[in-house]
Amino acid sequence: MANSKYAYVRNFELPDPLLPGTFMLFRLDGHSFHRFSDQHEFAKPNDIRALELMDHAAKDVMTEYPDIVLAFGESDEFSFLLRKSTTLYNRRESKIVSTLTSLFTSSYVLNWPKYFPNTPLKYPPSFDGRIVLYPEEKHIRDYFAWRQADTHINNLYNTTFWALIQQGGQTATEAHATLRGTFSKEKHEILFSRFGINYNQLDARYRKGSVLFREEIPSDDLVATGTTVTESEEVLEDPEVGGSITSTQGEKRKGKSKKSKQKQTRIVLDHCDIIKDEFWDTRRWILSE
Ligand code: DGT
Ligand code: MG
Ligand code: MG
Ligand code: MG
Ligand code: MG
Repeated sequence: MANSKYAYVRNFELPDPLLPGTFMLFRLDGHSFHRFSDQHEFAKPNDIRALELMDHAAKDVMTEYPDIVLAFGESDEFSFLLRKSTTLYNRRESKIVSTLTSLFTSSYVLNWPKYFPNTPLKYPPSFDGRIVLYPEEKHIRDYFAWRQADTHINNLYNTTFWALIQQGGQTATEAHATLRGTFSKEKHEILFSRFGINYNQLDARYRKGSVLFREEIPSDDLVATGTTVTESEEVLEDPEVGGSITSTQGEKRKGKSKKSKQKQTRIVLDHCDIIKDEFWDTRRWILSE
């Protein structure tokens, strides 16, 4: 073969398998979004358009990859948990990181005009991606608690910081000085007494971040909404819930006769607490599959 004297270079490509039997936690984060949010005039402290666009891209990634069982987003980042037993791309790290990151990025760009109809993209945004392996359920619980606590701490700070500037007339330097060394309680107090803002009544999206998970659709619902069962991994738009319906099949596809046995799930977006036990206790499958 004419090519054979060159083919040895293939041997330099080393395998990069991820340890089996561990949870894969994939996180991506906007590259230099401090600049990107400035250039595209994101509202401060939270731009609902930007956050909804992140949720949209994350949902597209989850729809494409049924092995993602949970996702959590805040600011310019999203975390995705893959089920422990996933064999996605034979657990090759760079294959998984690069395809998921690029799918998220292309969805972000594709859907940008829907969320920012009057703000053309000035330059192509990019995201970094990484996978961290966690051996135990406790680590996964603590990981998501860490991200949601981070959401709360940042949002409380940013909300108070921008209230001091936008409503209190302080400069950024003054606002930082006002907040230096303050505890949560004092920030709540500043918001309430000076600006009449009850922090706990702000949109849960800002306080808790975005949680995306799969939920089984009761068969009654399927009949009621006239949903038709299609072949596995097809995604349907459900006009009732505005969500997408994914039909997954645990086993290998064995032909159309199996269709009726398929579990129908949809992806749900919520802004609920994922630190306390309740979320996990009522959704055992997230960690057990
Ligand atoms: P990196 O991740 O190291 O490449 O650098 P950055 O600049 O992306 O920093 P990061 O990820 O720590 O912080 C996210 C930045 O994105 C932060 O400067 C604030 C900005 N950002 C995210 N969401 C919003 C938003 O809703 N409104 C505004 N105004 N800015 C936002
Ligand atoms: Mg970033
Ligand atoms: Mg950073
Ligand atoms: Mg970030
Ligand atoms: Mg190829």
